[in-house]
Amino acid sequence: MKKLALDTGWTVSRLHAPSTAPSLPATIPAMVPGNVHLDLLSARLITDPYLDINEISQDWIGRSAWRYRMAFDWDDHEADRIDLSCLGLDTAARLELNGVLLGETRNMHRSYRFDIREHLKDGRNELIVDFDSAYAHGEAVRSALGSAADIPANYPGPSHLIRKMACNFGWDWGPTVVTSGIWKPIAIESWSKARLSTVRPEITLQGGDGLARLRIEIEWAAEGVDSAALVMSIGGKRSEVRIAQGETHALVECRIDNPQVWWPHGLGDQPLYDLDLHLLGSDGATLDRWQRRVGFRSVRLDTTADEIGSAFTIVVNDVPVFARGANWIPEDCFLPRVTQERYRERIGQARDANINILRVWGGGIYETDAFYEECDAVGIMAWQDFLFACAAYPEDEPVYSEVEAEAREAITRLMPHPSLMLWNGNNENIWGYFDWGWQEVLGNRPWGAGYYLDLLPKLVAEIDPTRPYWPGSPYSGSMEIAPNADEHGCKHIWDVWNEVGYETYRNYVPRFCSEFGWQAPPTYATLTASVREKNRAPASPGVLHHQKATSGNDKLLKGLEDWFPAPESFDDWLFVTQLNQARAISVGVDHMRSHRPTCMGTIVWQLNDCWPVTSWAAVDGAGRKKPLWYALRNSYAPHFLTIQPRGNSLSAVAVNDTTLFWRVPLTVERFDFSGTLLARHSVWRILCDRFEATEISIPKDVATPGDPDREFLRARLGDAEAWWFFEKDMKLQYPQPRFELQAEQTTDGLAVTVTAQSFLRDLCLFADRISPSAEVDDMLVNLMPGESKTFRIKGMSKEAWDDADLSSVVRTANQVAHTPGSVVTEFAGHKSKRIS
Ligand code: BMA
Repeated sequence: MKKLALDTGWTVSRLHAPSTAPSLPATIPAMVPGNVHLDLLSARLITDPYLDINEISQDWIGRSAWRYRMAFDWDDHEADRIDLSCLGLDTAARLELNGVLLGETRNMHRSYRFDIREHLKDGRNELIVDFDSAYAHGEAVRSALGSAADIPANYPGPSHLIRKMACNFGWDWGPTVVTSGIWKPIAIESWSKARLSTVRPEITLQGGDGLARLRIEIEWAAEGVDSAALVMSIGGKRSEVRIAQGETHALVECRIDNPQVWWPHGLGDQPLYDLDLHLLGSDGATLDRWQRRVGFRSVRLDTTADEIGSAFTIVVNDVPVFARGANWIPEDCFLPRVTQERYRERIGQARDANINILRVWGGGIYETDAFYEECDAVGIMAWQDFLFACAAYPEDEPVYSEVEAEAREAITRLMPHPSLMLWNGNNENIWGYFDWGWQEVLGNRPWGAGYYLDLLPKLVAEIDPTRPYWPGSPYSGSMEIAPNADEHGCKHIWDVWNEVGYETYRNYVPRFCSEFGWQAPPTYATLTASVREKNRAPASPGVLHHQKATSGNDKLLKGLEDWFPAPESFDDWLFVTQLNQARAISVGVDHMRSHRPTCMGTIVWQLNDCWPVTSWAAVDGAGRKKPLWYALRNSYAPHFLTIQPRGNSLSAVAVNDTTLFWRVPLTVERFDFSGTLLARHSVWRILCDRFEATEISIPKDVATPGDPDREFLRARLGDAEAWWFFEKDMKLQYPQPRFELQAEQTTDGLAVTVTAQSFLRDLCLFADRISPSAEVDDMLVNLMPGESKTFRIKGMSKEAWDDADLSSVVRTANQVAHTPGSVVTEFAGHKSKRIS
């Protein structure tokens, strides 16, 4: 197999455009893989759509039709077959080689292969790929479908009618940037005799053995060619099968004694084995080759009925694993920009936050191999949705066959990855059918159930029987039971953010919570770099444009009610809403983890962002960590302690996600804000077995405050710590914050030691406000008077720190709990000396 990448020499030109579109040069240099937006950006023909409100003047791009064109020289006609291989075309494309139509495509989530041998010329050849506007394509599908298209959808645009990344048409965290282009590599592949057309590896554990079984499909170039052989090697084992001429299916397997087993991080290593498959001709020459890094592990989804309802537990290598997760959305609206390095950084941030599973959400893409390779490497489990989100989907042609084809390809492509644990049918569509008034609108028309309950489970069982399938998120396991039932399946909790305060997370004990989230703005550095208006305010045009959720800002404020007074300055708004986001999610996660094993997973909405925006993300659109990231790291710690209300009392709950039992002393102490110890309960040792939650009820005399406005509990269990405050911040009589700062240059930044002279709650240093690339190692720290904490800030110089105005850099909850004028922050060790 010889490959010629067609990745240079491309141009793009506009074929049709709305009358309001600006004029453009006849041709523009194009990047392949890439898309039109990126080409227009590099040619400086548009401004950055992520900046200010630029997005709104660029709608014409998605409403235009585009032509990609390139020429290449060819004189090699030796191969039996010469194919044009397109790994991704976004979306409605028409391909021509030297004026001959090769084919038309309509699915961004599929790859395509065209036999071009007969159409190649000696010398110069011209390849043209025309893209219709996705909107126009949507209209064409709409009229082909007739009334089948007239079905509910939560977002504007035709994303439920065409097979293109749904969030491209805008989402409640994403801009409307409707892309076109050759988004994955395109190449000419020359081959003779035979090639491996699909390889489906089933890599499993059977007792002590590792079994690597490959189901292979072979494509033959012509009749009457040689027989061939398949040679597979893995872990020092080799296996060979002969295939007769013309045979298209083969099975080859290797058994590995006692293989090293792949584990989610925290439980074990992630050993990967090189799997190498050669297709040999009768002369022994390699005709084709397939290589992947694979891992041995088993997975099942335990949904056994029990006294509560039915379980929803991911079981890896026969160990029920609590899923400490976050949802994953496309890392950029412009997918070709997401490099392996970016995946590595983001997935690394997930792992560093003690996250062990990412759910790839159904409004995005079947993630790339680069994404899965990073998950494989660091022990993050992945759950992949099929691409259906927040809408009813037609089941008629031309949609049905596209869904089947893309699903077959995605299941096959992602099979080699040990990190992939679960396939899921859709995002919120069964919920929509039950609870969003769809049934009245739909009448008898199909809405997607045929995919989720019939087609997709059949395809997973046929193509990849090693992995579990679940029809929806949320879904209860039965169409007779509401999809969001606490007792069954996986649940989404959204009323908490949308309607009621975050303490109401405690009203739910789901078996598994695959979505719940709370918003906050991005970091200061990210927001100010993307919104450049003079008087930034929550509702100033630019800031508001970077908030896509319905009544999002109102909900941010409503969520503060009783906890914090409405912020008066933009800086306070940023801090207090970010703090509240971190608090909200901690309340949710801590509560649900404390209910292990009834609840066996929490997947927070959402880890990442695709652009700079106020959203539910823990890491913002520029990759900076919001306070929520630090809160998640605490709440997802493998050794975890939390204080939870139980009946009319309080309990300390120890949660042990490690492989060893945890036997350590427990102390629970009640203090007042001056640091005076008022009551103590200590237990010589608490025993919390591996993968268990242990509850220790806190005696009444310790759990009951004398003055709830001035007292709190602090509990310690070995290396874990938990705090409990009896009132919301506004009622708490926090002392005026006082502390001393000491900053020392280190090899990679600065060490800042904060010594508390008063009680300090949720101490944060916002390093990005001084140096946009600086990052602090911890946040949301509580300090008792006299205690110190050293923060390490990477990428910060002593000069920058010394020169800075620290008023919005060093923050505590004390500062924002009461009306702004009533708090004075005093500190020593810095030239500004005092923050009001
Ligand atoms: C759920 C998700 C997303 C959405 C999020 C926040 O509905 O599945 O569709 O972005 O909530 O509203």
